Amino acid sequence: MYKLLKQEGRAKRGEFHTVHGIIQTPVFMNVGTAAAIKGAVSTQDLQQIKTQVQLSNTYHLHVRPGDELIKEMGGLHKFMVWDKPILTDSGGFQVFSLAGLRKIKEEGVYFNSHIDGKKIFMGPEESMQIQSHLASTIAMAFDECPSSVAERSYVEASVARTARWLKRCKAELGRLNQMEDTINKHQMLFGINQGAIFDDIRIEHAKQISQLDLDGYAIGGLAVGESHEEMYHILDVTVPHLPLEKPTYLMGVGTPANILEGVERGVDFFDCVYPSRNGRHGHLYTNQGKINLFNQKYERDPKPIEEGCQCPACRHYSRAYIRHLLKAKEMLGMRLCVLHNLYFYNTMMEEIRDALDQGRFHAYKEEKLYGMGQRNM
Ligand code: PRF
Ligand code: ZN
Repeated sequence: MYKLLKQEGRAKRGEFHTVHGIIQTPVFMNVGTAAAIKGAVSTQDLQQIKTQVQLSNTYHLHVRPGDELIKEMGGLHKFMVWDKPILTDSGGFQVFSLAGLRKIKEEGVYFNSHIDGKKIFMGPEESMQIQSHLASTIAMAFDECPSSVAERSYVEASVARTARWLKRCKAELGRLNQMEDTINKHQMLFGINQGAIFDDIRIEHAKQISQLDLDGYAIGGLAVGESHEEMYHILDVTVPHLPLEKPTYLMGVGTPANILEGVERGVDFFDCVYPSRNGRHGHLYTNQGKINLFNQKYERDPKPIEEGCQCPACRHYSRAYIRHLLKAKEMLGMRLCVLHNLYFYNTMMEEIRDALDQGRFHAYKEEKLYGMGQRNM
């Protein structure tokens, strides 16, 4: 259940109630694809870096270790020792971005596993069954994410099929939630809007899925090669056609600037690999822009990554030490950098919520962008 607490322009400040607790929005979800955040970050660490929701992937967990195994272990929450909300992506997008040969049919997608090449079939029913085994808080609908350069006729046919798939997802999850041995009988479902960069296809699809009374609505198919301006334009025209009284989720986005622009356009949920991926490469987010710890100028720098930052890295260690760890390929180096970056993202979301509460989000956004110097964020 979503409670809209406040609005500033189109920006929303909300609360999303789940069986695993309340999510304060806008929120950033840390990406733990295979039930772990890359960079040796444990679920205990997540408490220290203000994580509200974890994201995991249906496709990866189905391939390894297998959703049956996770169900046997009591579901994903028990398996990874995390009792707060978990959102699982449906597999649709990962199949398209990872699997080799694949064939899309009305019934679903035939593809080869990226681990062992084994033939796999996944359709809306299979995706819901796997997510039900995982027992995540929120399941995502099975969709196709067409390429940003796909032709209009292809996108039209693809979105029509994604719309038919959504109805099948809803029916299947309804069935699964009533089964005796289902771990989370209150599993929620978010639909996904698609349509590449065609305004009218996006709007038509948004109106269509809004009638299904789902628990939330995602905007997929963005940040896949189009320009930032095109992405913001699609949000401008699409979000107003999604229900105001439900959360909206911009999938796989993005930079701190993308998130600020997304919030301004009415987005509640975000997820992105940038903070963890950049952290593993020594690229760190600060309020003065991104810094690269491999840069020689940090060799003898006794300061923390960011002065005043309360993250587990900055509270104890210097740039010089963390730079040394990264250069020596010590795992601790990566870990500290990932913790700092996730803390930076989650702290920014907290600042966004505070600013919305106080009706000064727009001013906050301008200040933050100015400070970070926009260009390299
Ligand atoms: N669909 C799904 N997951 C996603 C996307 C999508 O379009 C994207 C696109 N940015 C990221 N993750 N199911
Ligand atoms: Zn820090």
